[in-house]
Amino acid sequence: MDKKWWKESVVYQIYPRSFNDSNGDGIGDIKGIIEKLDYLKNLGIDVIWLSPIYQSPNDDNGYDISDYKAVMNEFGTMEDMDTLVEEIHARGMKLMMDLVVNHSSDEHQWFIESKKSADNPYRDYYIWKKGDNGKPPNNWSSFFSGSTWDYDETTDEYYLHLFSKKQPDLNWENPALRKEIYDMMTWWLDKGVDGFRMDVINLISKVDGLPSTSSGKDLDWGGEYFMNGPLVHEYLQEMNQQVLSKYDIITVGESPGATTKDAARYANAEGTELNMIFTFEHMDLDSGPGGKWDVKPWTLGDLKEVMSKWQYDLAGKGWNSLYLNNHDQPRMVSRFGNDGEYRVRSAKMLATFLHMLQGTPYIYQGEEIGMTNVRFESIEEYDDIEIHNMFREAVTEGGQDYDKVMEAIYVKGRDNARTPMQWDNSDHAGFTTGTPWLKVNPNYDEINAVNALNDQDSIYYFYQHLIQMRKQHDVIVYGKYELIQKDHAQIYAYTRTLDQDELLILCNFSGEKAEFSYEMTSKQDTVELLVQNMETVEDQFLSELTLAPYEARVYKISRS
Ligand code: ISL
Ligand code: CA
Repeated sequence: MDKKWWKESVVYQIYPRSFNDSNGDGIGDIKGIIEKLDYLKNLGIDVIWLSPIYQSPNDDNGYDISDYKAVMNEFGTMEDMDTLVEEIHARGMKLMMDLVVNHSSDEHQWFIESKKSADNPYRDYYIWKKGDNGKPPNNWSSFFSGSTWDYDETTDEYYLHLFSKKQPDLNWENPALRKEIYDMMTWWLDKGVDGFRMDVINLISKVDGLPSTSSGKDLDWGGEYFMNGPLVHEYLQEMNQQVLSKYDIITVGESPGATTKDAARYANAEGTELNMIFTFEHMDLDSGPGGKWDVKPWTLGDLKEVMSKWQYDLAGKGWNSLYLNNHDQPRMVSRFGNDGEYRVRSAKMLATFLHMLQGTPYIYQGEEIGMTNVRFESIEEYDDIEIHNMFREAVTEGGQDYDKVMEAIYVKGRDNARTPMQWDNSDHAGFTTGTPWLKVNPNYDEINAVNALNDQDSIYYFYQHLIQMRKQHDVIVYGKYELIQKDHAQIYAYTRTLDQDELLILCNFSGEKAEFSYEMTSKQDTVELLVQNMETVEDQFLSELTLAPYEARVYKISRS
C-alpha cells in the first residue's frame, strides 16, 4: 500500500464560533485559535480542519458563504488568517480549510446578480426553474425541512436549495461557475493552506430534468436525484486535474448517502479524485424509518457490520476517514459510550476503537476531554437552523408533542456539538469573558481542559498516547483489518496485520463485565500491551480474558 503523510496523520476539527473567544464578544475567533495552538500541538495532532471562516450572514453558521475570499468580520481579518497559517506551520502542523461549494449564501454577489433577470450573466450560476401550476418545480424536501424550492417574484421562477432558502445550490453544469471555484481554491492553496474538507461534495450533480419522486407525495426525500449524481465523478476529476493534483495536500469529501462502491471511486487509490470521504452509514444507525429525528437505539451488531463493510470494501482500493462525531453530530461519548459513571473510561474505549481502525482519524474539538451532550430547557436556548426548522414544522405547525420533540433534540440536535469548548472552571468555561453566542454545557466545572491537563489519567493524555502509538507502529496505519468474534454481544474485537506484526483490539461496548476467549497466540509469541484504559490489567495468556465495563485493550503480538 502506498505510504502517504495524510494516512499517517490525525486531524483535529475546529468549529471556530465555539472554540475560543479572544475579545469578549461571545464568539470564537481566529486570534482565539492562535492562542490554543500549543494545546493542539501538545496533543500531537498533525492537521487542523477549520470549519468555515469566510464572510457569511450566518444563516447556517458559516456554511452559507457570501464571499469566498473574505473572512467573517466576527472571526477577524485576512491578516489574522495569514498569521494563523504561519503559526500552524511554525509548529509543524497543517491547515485544512472547509470548502462549501454545493451552495453559496443568497447574499453572495453571484446570487444577487442571478436574481436580477433571466438573462443576467450570472443567472446560470444557480438552478432556476418555472413552477408547476403554482407549485414548486418538484416535490423534493430540504435537509432543513420544507421544500427545496423558493419562489422569486422578479422572474416568476423558483431556485433550488437543498439546505436553507438562504443557501441556493450552485449550478455545476455551468463551466464558468466551475472555473470560478477552481480559481478560488487555487487562490487559497497559493496562500499556503494544505487542503480542503469539501462540504456535501457528492451533491453537486443533479439528475437531468430534476424529476419529482415517484411517491406522488407533496414533499419527499429526493436523495436519489442529487446524491452521487450522474456527473459528480467527472467534476471531481476535473477539479483534481486543474487544482488538487498540483499540490501535496489533504482532501476529504463529505458524502451523505455514499456507498462503499461510490467511495472506492471518490477515494480511489490512483488519486484521481479525493483522498477520502466522510461516510454517514454509522451515523444513521440510530435513525428509524422517519429519518434523523426518528430516534431508535443503535446496536453493536449493526456497528460491527457497517464499520467492517467500510474497512473491507475499501482495503487496497481507497482510504477511509474515521470519525464518531463532528459539528453536525451528537457527542460520541453520549451517543456510543456512557456519559455518566463511565464517561472517562468509555470515551477512552471509543477513541481506542476508532484510532486502531484503518483510515485517518478525526477528533472533534472537546472530544479529547470527553465533552458530552447538553439539555437546554427551552427551544429558545437553541441556535441551530436545522433544529428550529424541524421544531417549527413538528410542534408549532404540526402539533406534535413538545416533550417528545425536545427529547429527540437532546439526543440528535447539532447544538450538542456546538456548545462552547470547555477550557477551565471559570465563568462560561473560560471560552469568553462576555456572553457566549450559545450557552456552555453546565458540566464545565468538572469537564474542562485545565482539569484534563492536570490529570495524568485524563482522556486528553490518552489521546496523546494513541497518537504517539500511531507514529511508532506502522501496523496501526497500514495493517489489514479483520473482524473477529463477530457475534460477541458486548465486545467489538478486531485484528490488524502487517507482515510479522499483529494488533488485537478488544473494546467492551457494554456497562457489564465481558468474557473473551479466543486462541490468539502460542506460548512462543511475544505479547505487548500497547494501549489500555484501566489502571491495572493483569497480563494474561490471550485466550481467556475478562474485560471490565467499557474496558479497551490493544495487544501487539509478534509471531515467533
Ligand atoms: O447535520 C446533518 C444531520 O442532520 C446533515 O443533514 C447535514 O446537514 C449534512 O450532513 C450536510 O452537512 C454539511 O452541510 C450543511 C451544513 O449545515 C453542515 O454543517 C455541514 O457539515 C450545509 O452546508
Ligand atoms: Ca470574538
